[in-house]
Amino acid sequence: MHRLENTGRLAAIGILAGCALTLATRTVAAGTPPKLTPVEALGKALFFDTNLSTPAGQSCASCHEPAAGFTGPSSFINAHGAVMEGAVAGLFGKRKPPSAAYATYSPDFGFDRRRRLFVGGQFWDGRAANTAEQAKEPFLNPVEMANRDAGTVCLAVKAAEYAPLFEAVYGPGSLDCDEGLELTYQLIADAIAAYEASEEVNPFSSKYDRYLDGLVYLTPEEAAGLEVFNAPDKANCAACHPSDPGPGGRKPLFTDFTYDNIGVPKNPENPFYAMPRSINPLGPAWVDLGLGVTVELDDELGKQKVPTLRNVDKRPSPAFVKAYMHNGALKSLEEVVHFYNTRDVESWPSPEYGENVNDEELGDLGLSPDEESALVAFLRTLSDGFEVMPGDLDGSGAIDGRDLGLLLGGWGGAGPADLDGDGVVGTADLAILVGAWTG
Ligand code: HEC
Ligand code: HEC
Ligand SMILES: [Ca+2]
Ligand SMILES: [Ca+2]
Repeated sequence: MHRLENTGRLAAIGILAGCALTLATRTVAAGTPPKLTPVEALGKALFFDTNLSTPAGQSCASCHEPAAGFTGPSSFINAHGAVMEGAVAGLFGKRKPPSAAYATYSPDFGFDRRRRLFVGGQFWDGRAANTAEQAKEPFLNPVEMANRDAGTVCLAVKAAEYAPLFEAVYGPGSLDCDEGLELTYQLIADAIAAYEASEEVNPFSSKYDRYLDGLVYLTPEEAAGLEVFNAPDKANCAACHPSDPGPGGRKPLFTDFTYDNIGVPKNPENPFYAMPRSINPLGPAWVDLGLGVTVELDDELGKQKVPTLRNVDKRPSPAFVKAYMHNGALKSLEEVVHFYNTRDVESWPSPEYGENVNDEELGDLGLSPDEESALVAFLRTLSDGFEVMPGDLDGSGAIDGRDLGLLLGGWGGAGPADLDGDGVVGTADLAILVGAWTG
């Protein structure tokens, strides 16, 4: 809302300064949610419907909450076992929910012959080809939404208030839970996948995106973090979590969708260890073998899919704990970064699965404490929903001497300090910044 208030104030300054202001040309429309197409709206209704579990009460969003970056919404669970409870009380799966946002960009699961590695797919172990195939699983998984069969899901959709929307999207008679059940179930999954592919789920609206758009500078610490993140002789994170825009300015996804065993220790609090033998025959001896099970190859055992780093710091409140890695063993970004930096030189617990561990690209990075903090500061720029405040050139939340310094440093050139968007940083931009000064 500060935009509206500022507009009047800035206009006045502009007139005072005798400058022609083309306001709002450089500001990004904030807070206006993108409009969903009918199929996306249907998918959203399905994604948030808590009547599609048995017993009712659990939706996809129960484990993929937007405010938590489309992942687990319970700070308490994240701080401990990190696995969300299923619809049936007391039943748990084996893994931490990854983000359902940006998952749509994962290519269909396959083997890249040139690079000789597996790429793409959904789930930590790549067992679903794509998001539509993925969406069919949770409804029927006994430790998730626990429906007996697809017909049960279909009938619950038929009884939903958005059932007319289903037929509006897919045609009259399409919500057929009898002979047409298989197709209907596919359409349900397709609609969810359409929502997961929507701009609402993948807004690319983080501070880093605005930085790539040339609308904001990073703070010195964030910029240092980005450098460390990219540098092959420093943290080298970008080797697996690419940070550069692709062809045509395509925004980076911070994953190459490949698989690796980075030696994450087991999470001793994972509730799966204590599940009944019908669910976990191995009990406490169970080990997460990841991709190796999907493709039935020893060389791939223990590898998990490289997750996106978008929204890794997105949380509903500052004190909210997030869990990281397939088993949620790590509990903060500081811990994650310290793990990459020191896995092989400090006394970390041994890897959950000790074979095929990557000891070439990580484990002993030699980063200083300042470089570790800078990395964390950079990771915090990846949360969606960043709003550009005109004049706040480094996005620090205040318009102060640092912004003035950035503007003067960019004088005569282009970039984020060109607040009126006339192509050059000059007196008009200075007037805008001074007018919006918050100190
Ligand atoms: C009880 C919690 C729970 C519920 C309910 C749930 N999920 Fe998940 N979701 C998970 C977990 C855990 C994983 C990872 C499982 C694995 O890798 O074996 C996952 C994985 C995913 C992925 C894969 C993301 C990636 O990058 O690989 C997507 C997409 C997803 N879920 C969407 C959905 C949708 C759509 C629904 C509703 C139909 C749903 N989830 C319901 C917990 C849940
Ligand atoms: C060799 C590839 C590789 C490199 C290099 C790498 N990562 Fe990862 N990253 C992965 C894989 C694979 C996972 C998932 C591992 C697992 O769950 O067992 C992961 C997980 C993560 C997660 C957890 C995300 C989540 O949603 O749980 C974060 C955060 C992360 N990496 C940050 C970094 C940072 C920061 C660096 C640089 C210091 C880095 N990564 C370097 C492959 C890599
Ligand atoms: Ca600032
Ligand atoms: Ca200008």
